[in-house]
Amino acid sequence: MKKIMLVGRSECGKTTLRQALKGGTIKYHKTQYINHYDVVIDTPGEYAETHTLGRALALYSYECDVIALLLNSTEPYSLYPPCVAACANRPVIGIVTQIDQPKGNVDRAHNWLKLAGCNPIFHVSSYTGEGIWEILNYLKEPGDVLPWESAEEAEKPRNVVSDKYGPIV
Ligand SMILES: Nc1nc2c(ncn2[C@@H]2O[C@H](COP(=O)(O)OP(=O)(O)OP(=O)(O)O)[C@@H](O)[C@H]2O)c(=O)[nH]1
Ligand SMILES: [Mg+2]
Repeated sequence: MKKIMLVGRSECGKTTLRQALKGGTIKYHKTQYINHYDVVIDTPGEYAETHTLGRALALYSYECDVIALLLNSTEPYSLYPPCVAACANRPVIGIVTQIDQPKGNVDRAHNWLKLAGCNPIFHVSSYTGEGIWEILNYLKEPGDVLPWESAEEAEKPRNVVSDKYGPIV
């Protein structure tokens, strides 16, 4: 698999996406520092939001094969300046997250990512599983075996046991 680094503001859904890419259970965990999980580098949102901490993202980008800029569909603004993807020395893809949110605007988030220079751009919900198969296939390299054999299996709703507000009963 290509090693992917997830970047985006706090609560855009990086850690949840990391869990959804593997299946199983979704459990809220606030990212405190940069983590390597097999082929996923999960970063804290504060690194993308804070000028000085952003340097850590630049450094860690050397350890991945592809950088993903995430925007959740309900974001009222974009963190990413136009053409920011040109600053990276890795391919930069876009991921619109939380597309299941009723008040989301997927097209608006998509256009912001396009403006930032992301290509391709995926639309995903880590809760319903929609879009997971497409991302996995983008990351797949010859010889890799995915955790699922078909889109139907990969895109089943996840078991969400907690979110930022606590356990879901
Ligand atoms: N409805 C819905 N909620 C989601 C989805 N993905 C994440 N969330 C919720 O959004 C909140 C933040 O998700 P995280 O994955 O922790 O966000 P993050 O980007 O890792 O945040 P930091 O670790 O603070 O940088 C949690 O309450 C999640 O349950 C999704 O696809 N759909
Ligand atoms: Mg996180």
